[in-house]
Amino acid sequence: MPTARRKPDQSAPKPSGPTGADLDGALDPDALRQTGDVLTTAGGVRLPDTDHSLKAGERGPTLLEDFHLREKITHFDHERIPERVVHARGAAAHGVFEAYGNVKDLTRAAFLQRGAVTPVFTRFSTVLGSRGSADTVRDTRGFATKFYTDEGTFDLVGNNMPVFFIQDGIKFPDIIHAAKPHPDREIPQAQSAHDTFWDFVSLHTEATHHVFWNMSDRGIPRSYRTMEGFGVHTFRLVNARAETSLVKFHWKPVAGVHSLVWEEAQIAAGVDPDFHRRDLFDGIEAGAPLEYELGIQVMPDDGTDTFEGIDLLDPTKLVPEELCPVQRIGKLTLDRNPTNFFAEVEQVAFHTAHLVPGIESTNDPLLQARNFSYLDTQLSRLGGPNFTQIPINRPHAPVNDMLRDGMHQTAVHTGVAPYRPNSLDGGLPAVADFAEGGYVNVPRPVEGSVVRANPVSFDDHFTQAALFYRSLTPLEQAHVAEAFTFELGKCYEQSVKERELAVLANVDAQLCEQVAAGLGLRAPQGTPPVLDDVSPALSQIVTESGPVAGRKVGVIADAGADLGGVNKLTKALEKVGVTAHVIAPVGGVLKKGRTSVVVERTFDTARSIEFDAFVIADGTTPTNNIKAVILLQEAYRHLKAVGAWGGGAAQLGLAGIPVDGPGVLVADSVTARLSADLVAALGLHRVWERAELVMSSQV
Ligand code: HDD
Repeated sequence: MPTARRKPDQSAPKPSGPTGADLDGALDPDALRQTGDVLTTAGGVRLPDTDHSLKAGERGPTLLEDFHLREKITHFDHERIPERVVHARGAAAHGVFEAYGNVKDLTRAAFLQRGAVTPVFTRFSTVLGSRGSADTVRDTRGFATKFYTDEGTFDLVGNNMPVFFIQDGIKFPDIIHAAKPHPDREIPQAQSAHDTFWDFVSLHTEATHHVFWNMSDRGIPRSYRTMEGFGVHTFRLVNARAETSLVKFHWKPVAGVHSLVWEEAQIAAGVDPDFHRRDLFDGIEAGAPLEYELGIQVMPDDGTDTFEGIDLLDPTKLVPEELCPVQRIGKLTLDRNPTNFFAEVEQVAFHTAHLVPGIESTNDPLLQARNFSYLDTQLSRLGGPNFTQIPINRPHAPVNDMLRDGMHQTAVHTGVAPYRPNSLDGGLPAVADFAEGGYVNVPRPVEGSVVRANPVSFDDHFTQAALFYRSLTPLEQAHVAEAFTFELGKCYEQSVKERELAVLANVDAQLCEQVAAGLGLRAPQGTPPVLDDVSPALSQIVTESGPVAGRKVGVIADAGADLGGVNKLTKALEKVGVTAHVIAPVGGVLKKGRTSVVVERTFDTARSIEFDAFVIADGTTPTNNIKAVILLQEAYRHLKAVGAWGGGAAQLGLAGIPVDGPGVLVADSVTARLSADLVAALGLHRVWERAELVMSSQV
């Protein structure tokens, strides 16, 4: 059992912090929210006017004496803080994490024990784009969760992909410099489809596996709600007997894993750059929280740091779920939107080394570098070392550190002896040993020569890329081929394209040939790995209908529509958490007799990408409007369910959609059957059996 110094005094440590400030009201929540009725200066002085500067006469010069003008403009001049160097674009929500209580034997972390309910804040992000960039670009997504546990803050700073581009954190600036816009003209924004990215990854083949994930449908998620999350690295769990095991963390979305199709993602980037942020916010407001189960793959900590031949310290490798199943250990529910984006989403600071007793790092060289980088980056991003005092970053556990002063210090510390040992503050604060909940690292022997080198096992860059690719369904594989062809097609340098084709040849010959054909180049010969098995868990195409909460259906109606049917369908969908939005030629309210429906979108403001399915109401004639026709055709091409009742069916036909085609739902009126079929189709996400038809037609 590890030990730590005994505390000299058995009395509980006093929570430190701004006790003095409590007294003067600075921490009064109303004061923090600034909810008063009367406008004041930052100093609290009431203001008579904020529209006119103080001048010497109505037409005269402005006076330096105008402290309000100077304060207002100065503050504005400094409103922006540096955006995150990566993951600048993001959105977040509050929620809770409830432990299933089934890991007592594996970890002593209190928030994972039975009955524990922990407040959390999760921020999702893209990696490459600036703060104002589009959500739906092809990229990895960040999935970072802050657990405000009773034992201190635990941050799980993961991505929606289980592997990373590099094996050692020292290369992080290289991959990011290569992937960010070109330094001369600062384009392209939020894209990997450019020469420097492909130059780097084709030269640096350990990136191959992650590149394959990015080129797959995982690079363009449908929503944050439908993304998996991964802690990527192997972590070490420690139980109350100081026994350890190695784990990989997974987030499994209750709503299933679903993606956009590439054309949708591209349209959304222009039509609604906030697509994912909006979906997150709207879903929560509509009462459909985001839900994920936390899972772990548990592997023995036998000193080898390997499992079934897979090096667990290599972050470019995953452990197939078929080899080591994911055990579900708790549930994350995100159900509350932030009230102030800057205060919460922008200022939240994650750190991989925010660990709690029962969870430790491993020697993964990527994680080791991250454990330095995340603390360091906040110093310039949030302006100093006191960023954990910002409300969103405040631990919910009592804080009693001996860190003092510094920029933006808001604590009003008491006592005279912020050092140990001391006698002047009664010897406090004390330290806690293992049994008292102290973060005591499990002793581990470390030895080796000082080298800049990787183990040989890190040299296999292609086997798992091939495993991933060959585990996908043919349709998903076709998407990967299209993505590589698109991205390399955007490169100007012939040598870069040829070098990446050489990489592909070492993963899968057929894929390489397809991409080469698209680029008009010759496919090189390679030595692709021979695999015994694939991992079906890596494919995301579902064959059974899943949950539909948070999905959106566009109901197309106009002045002639069967409004009773519209209302009936809307109600049926609401029951399962799906929102129906009426789309009509113009805004306002549609009325027929005593029935009315509110128009939420018009043919001018709606675009197919906003919706998961469309239904045309009986009596409606959308084919009179080219935008409505485009809406329907796009939806059909993007494999979405389309339907109609009554005369709406003929309109589908006029829009070029085969009424008897797969995923085309028609009925005489709004019946329980029509709603149920629609919900079932939504639960499958796409009408997969239409794919071949659509690919071979011009619809
Ligand atoms: Fe990182 C942000 C995820 C490797 C350095 N990273 C950041 C965020 C996520 C990740 C989700 C955004 C957190 C937020 O929402 O505020 N990063 C990862 C994953 C990695 C990874 C899953 C590999 C497994 N990162 C990585 C390395 C380094 C960094 C190797 C540096 C050595 N990451 C940073 C950073 C950021 C960051 C520069 C930018 C803003 C921030 O930390 O707070 O420190």
